[in-house]
Amino acid sequence: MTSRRQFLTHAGIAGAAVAATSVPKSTLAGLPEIVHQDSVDTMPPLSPPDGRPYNPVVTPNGWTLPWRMNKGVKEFHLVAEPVLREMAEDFTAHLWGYNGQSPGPTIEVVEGDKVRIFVTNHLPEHTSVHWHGQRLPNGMDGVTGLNQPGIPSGKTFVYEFTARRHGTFMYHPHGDEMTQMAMGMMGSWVTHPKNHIESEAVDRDFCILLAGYDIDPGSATPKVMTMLDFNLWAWNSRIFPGIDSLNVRKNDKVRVRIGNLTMTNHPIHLHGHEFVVSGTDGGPTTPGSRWPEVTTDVAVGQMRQIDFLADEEGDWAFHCHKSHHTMNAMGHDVPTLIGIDHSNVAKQITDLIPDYMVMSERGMADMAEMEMPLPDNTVPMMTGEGPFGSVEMGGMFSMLKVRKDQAPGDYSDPGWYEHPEGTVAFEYLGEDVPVVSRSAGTSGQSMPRAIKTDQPVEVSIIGIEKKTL
Ligand SMILES: [Cu+2]
Repeated sequence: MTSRRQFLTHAGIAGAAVAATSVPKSTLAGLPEIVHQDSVDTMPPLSPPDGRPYNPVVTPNGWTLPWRMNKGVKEFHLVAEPVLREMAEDFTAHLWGYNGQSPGPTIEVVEGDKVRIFVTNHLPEHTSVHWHGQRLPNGMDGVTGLNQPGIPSGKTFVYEFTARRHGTFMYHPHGDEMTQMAMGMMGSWVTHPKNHIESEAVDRDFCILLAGYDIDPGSATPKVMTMLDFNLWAWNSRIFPGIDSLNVRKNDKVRVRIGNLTMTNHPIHLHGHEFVVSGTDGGPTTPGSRWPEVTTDVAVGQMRQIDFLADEEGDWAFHCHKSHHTMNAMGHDVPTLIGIDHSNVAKQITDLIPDYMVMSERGMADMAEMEMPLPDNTVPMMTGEGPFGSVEMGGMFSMLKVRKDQAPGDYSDPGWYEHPEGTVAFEYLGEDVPVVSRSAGTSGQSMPRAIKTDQPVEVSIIGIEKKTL
């Protein structure tokens, strides 16, 4: 997690925008400077050095791409390339991304801005960039073969369009996209409204891109042929406990923009507050179409923008509600052993294999605490040390930290919430709780079961003598 000190150290990125906009006129004809990011820390919002003002977003464990203004056009330079992405402490993946990271940097513009994006391809194969959700000329839509030839390895292509609609967008390749998105090529795009809309203004605005990876424990490169059974569920290509918390001031109006480039839907759930979906992939929702909720499903290829008033102090869980998505890599084909005493079997096995561990006879919570030998370069399936012990989570899990003394504009981690006296669940220490006998399960059923035949069944297996069962 980003400490206050680290946060200040990395605040220098905002300076890069200024530097990029003050390059000598003689170089303006050439390519915009390539800005790289090596850190996985959450970078402070990039205040616009020129152009129309807006309230910039914060990308947890990510950053915003600086631009240069060239005769009224905002020019960006994206470099598609292999990257090393630390997805959590002790686990670095070999991904493909943009400008040093996966996801690529967030791009922020204002409705009506003329935008020029240079895309240099340093991947071993051709690529393209599709500006997901944008209104633009057909030849700028980035579908390889349909709208443009692929950008060959080593070449730079230029995309030009006007950001016509405000809202939340994404960018990703469209051409061998199964491989390139499985490898982490994606980024967020925010177009701010041209005219300030007071009722829609927020104090803090966060951007999260959902990604799924299939990386075997102990290895580093995603398996790109996986269709559905991904084993790592990431926010901005980080997995819990590697995902920074969203740190806000009490009574801040907060917005979170979520884009889904995984292969399944994610019901995103916030504790302690109700939110409204204030925008979708098609733009802002009308006020009359909004209703309060605590979970919103973000389907594949969709964006959702949620707004809420952070008026409850504390450390509130914020996560995908699919319970397998708040876990890190694990074996799924394990039988459920809850209620089964297999201590005898375990003894016999440990005589042979001393490292063998009995798993899950009381549930899986033990998994978070056991000192199981893990291969290098992986993270435990359920982990994360909270103020009361293990949180037993992984994957798409983080926290909303609401504090009354969080300074405006301060995004650093305030540490654990100090609960006021008498406001934490506590153990009952009164008289003994009576033991209730288990249900005998003697209820009826809606239909009689099908009657099984008692006739012998003849089975013949090729190569084996006929047998009667
Ligand atoms: Cu999920």
